[in-house]
Amino acid sequence: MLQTTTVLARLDGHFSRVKIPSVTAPAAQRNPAVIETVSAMLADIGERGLEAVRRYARSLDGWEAADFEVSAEDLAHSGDALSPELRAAIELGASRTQAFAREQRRGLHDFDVELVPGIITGQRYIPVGSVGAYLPAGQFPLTASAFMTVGVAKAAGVPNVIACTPPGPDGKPNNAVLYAAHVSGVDRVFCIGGVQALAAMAFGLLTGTPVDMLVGAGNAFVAEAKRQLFGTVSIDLLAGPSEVAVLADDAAEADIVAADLLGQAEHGVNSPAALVTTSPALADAVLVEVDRQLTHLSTAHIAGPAWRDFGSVTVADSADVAITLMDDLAPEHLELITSDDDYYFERLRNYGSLFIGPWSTVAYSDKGMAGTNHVLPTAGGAKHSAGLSVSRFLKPLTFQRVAREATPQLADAVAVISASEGMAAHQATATMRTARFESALTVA
Ligand code: HSO
Ligand code: ZN
Repeated sequence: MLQTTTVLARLDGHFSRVKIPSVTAPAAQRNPAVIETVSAMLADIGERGLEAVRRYARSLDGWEAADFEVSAEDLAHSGDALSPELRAAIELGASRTQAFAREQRRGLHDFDVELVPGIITGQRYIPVGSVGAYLPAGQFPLTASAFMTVGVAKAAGVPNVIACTPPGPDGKPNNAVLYAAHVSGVDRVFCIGGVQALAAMAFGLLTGTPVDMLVGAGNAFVAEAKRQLFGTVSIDLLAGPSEVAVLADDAAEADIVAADLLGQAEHGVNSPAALVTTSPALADAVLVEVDRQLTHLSTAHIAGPAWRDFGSVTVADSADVAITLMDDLAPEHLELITSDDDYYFERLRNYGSLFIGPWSTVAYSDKGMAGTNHVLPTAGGAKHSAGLSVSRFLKPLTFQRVAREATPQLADAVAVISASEGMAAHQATATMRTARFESALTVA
């Protein structure tokens, strides 16, 4: 028997629900202590403004400088400290992510339609006016997050995009993160972390104008701050720990599957990684491979506990059972490594982003090289939501233009409904127009 700490569940006969630990909601995000801390901080910052932001920046981030803003000059030169290879990789990721976002934009159509003669209705995609992006730099500085938030907002045509990123251990913002924001077209960057950063952007404390929308991932406090600020501003989504799931059969190579599972387990000790396979042999081999790779992974102190506590391997009796399990899991990232990937592609309904075939690995999207967005729903959120995309920054605003001669097509029915509701003023708006229409008067 294999020495393993993961779950190996075999589904015999027809489908029966298997509890996979990774679908449980991220514990920290629902933590009452987090909720309370964040609401106290938001109230404090709401009341005392920048003074409170400075106080939190000092106590939580050790921030000492007089000004939070990264000067335009420092931003422009943020790439100087980077190796030419890293600079080039950042430029490539930024441009590829924006190219994909522009393609998404092309897929969104404004339209005018004359549903009934004289009644023209339509839709125009208008970008939100301003966006505040949070660029995390905690345990790992996720360089590509700027492509996904700042870059995609810019591709949507958002005129004003600001970003906040926390100071690192040296008290300075991460240069790769700054350069990624710069090449993605950010307007202004501030070195502030966590709840105080989101509050400062939402309340307009940094630029004098509150942002319309907050985007970007962060820890449990950042996610909770976004949840509480939702309504005051719009948000992208509430992300929990990053997840990966692999759906594989005998065609998959165990070392590749194991590497890809650990490739996201590394995000944090509560990052779920799930394998669902129709192959018992692959399941066994992957369990061995994960343990083997963990012995020489420099981030095994994170990925190991994540795999132990949130890893799972499930053997499904058939492709369709595997699909049902995956749709129930609704993972943030889903890799397909099977002998008939298209069979699954055509049937799967719930995933943040899908990686088809053994050559498509999650990190390609994570780091911006696939062009797709890595801000994706976690904890089963893919059942009801998609990840961040250019459309989230665009409001499909509707309009109507009614011609005089169309008045009978609307006014009588509106008057009847309004009268039945007792809404006399509504009724009057229609009957006054009917009266003018009938007496050949003009409205203007
Ligand atoms: N997997 C993360 C994104 C990321 N990972 C960036 C590494 N770098 C959330 O989708
Ligand atoms: Zn990742």
